Amino acid sequence: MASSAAQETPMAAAPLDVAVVGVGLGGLYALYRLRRLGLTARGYEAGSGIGGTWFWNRYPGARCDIESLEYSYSFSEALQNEWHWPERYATQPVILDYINHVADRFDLRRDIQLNTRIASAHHGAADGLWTLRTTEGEVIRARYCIMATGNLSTPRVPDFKGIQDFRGKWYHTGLWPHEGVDFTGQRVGVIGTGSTAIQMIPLIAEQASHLTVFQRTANFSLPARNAPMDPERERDHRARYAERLLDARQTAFGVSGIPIPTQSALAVPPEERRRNYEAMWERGGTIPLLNCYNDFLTSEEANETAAEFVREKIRGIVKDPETAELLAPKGHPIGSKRLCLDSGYYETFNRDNVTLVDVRSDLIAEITPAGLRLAGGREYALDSIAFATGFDAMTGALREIDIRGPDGEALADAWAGGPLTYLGLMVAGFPNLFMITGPGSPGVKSQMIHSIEQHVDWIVECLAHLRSRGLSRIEPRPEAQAAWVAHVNEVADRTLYPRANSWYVGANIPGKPRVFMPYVGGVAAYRRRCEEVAAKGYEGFVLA
Ligand code: N01
Repeated sequence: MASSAAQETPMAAAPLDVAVVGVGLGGLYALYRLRRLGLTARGYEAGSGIGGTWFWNRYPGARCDIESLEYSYSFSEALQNEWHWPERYATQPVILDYINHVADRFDLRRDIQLNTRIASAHHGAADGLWTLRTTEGEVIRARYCIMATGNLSTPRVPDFKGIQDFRGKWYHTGLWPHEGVDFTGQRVGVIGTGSTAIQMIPLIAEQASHLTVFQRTANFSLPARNAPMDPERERDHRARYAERLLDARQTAFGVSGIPIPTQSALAVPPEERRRNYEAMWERGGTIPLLNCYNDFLTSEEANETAAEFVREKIRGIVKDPETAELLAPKGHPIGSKRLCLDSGYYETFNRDNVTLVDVRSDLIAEITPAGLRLAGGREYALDSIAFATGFDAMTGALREIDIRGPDGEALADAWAGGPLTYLGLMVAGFPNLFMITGPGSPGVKSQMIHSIEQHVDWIVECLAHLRSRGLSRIEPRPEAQAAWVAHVNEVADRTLYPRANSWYVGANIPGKPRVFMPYVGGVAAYRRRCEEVAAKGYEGFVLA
């Protein structure tokens, strides 16, 4: 009897030291570091594979807009030296291969559980543990929880009337079918003209019989000038790897090889400025142009010099003047929304099978069984629709999980007026819960892997500190959090960023509080602050 009772109520597994939620680039690196610290850790991943963003976003043309030599883990020089990036900008499949290679090379898979979506995480006041429940009912207990849930991981399809009755097929770019989509011979509609759409549109245009692009806001895009990896460049990067890493740490965006600008765009004669912009346009990439002068993101006048340069380029490329004018962005400063990077985007609008439709002056009223209808009555017959309509950014993935602190308070309620964090790493009232590249951190305004590594290193060193002192609890003081939130806002308010209706302020989600979420003081200042806090015995945190 005793033995059968024991079988019916199996012993609960010993709590983990750390539960890691999400195994993209952030979660994977956290697992690597935690194991080396000797902590028990397990990663829970909703997908059937690891990779996060690079697992889900399989739309045509998906590739990184940061150069591949920079967009790599830096924690292992051996890894860096043995991995060859075939192109200047890596495609999604290559980045996904890289992430899988890292998991195998460092034997991380045994700590990863796939197909596991965390539905809730509750902190127990009595035992001081986090209890996580999966959508399948599995219960996981852990002393610490690291939310590596990503910033652009909650895809959003606008609530268009009629979508369920559409007779064709529709897709969101962030949930693209693994087997790909063949648009050959189809009338395709793309809704949205952000970074994703701008990468995808040239490729869909090559397949579709007709492509209609529905644009609400024109975005600034610069040419990528993608090319096969230059062996000389790769050799040089490897030879000066440590130096480059240090260089990246001194910058705003965590990308090396870009001199920190010291001059105002307005301090140089217009011809010289133009020569500079031309050189950056020819060089390709977004960061060189944004770093030409030091006041693009603080002075409207300086910003306008670059904005108008790009508008002129668009007018020069796009043959139909009306289409060119629609594509020339107005109403937000260049760089205040994520600057896009393209390969032949503007040129695509010179094709006979591509039409641009302005859905700002005439909004999308509904999806019909046969296509799409605008409020003014115009109708478009479509076989397929690709929604490149973005994500519930930065807070979406965290708010989707029912996260509750020891007194039962829900994170969603604590953040009802917008996210509140200390250093973008923790939230007052939610002990032992860390975030990677969360709101209030420079994550999304930097080379993501740079910030991921910095955040994870800080968290792991913090856990080592707690362990060495026999402590097991850390939580921000509300006043430290309030001061950090004020600082994040104050820094943003000195810039032009808040002027744009971007996902940085949640403008793409109806009803989302308009709060500027990322820290735009740069990765160097942020790293200094994090190091200072740690050096002062985790100033602003309560340790117990
Ligand atoms: O999403 P977005 P994304 N009716 O939110 C439009 C990263 N990324 O997936 O601007 C009509 O930028 C919306 O219009 P508007 C990068 O950080 C990186 O393109 O709201 N249109 C907009 O045009 C990027 O910033 C890479 O007026 C509607 C578009 O949909 C982030 O992901 C590659 C609409 C959404 O644009 C998100 O980019 C790709 C409606 N009801 C992406 N609702 C890299 O290379 C929305 N839109 C690393």
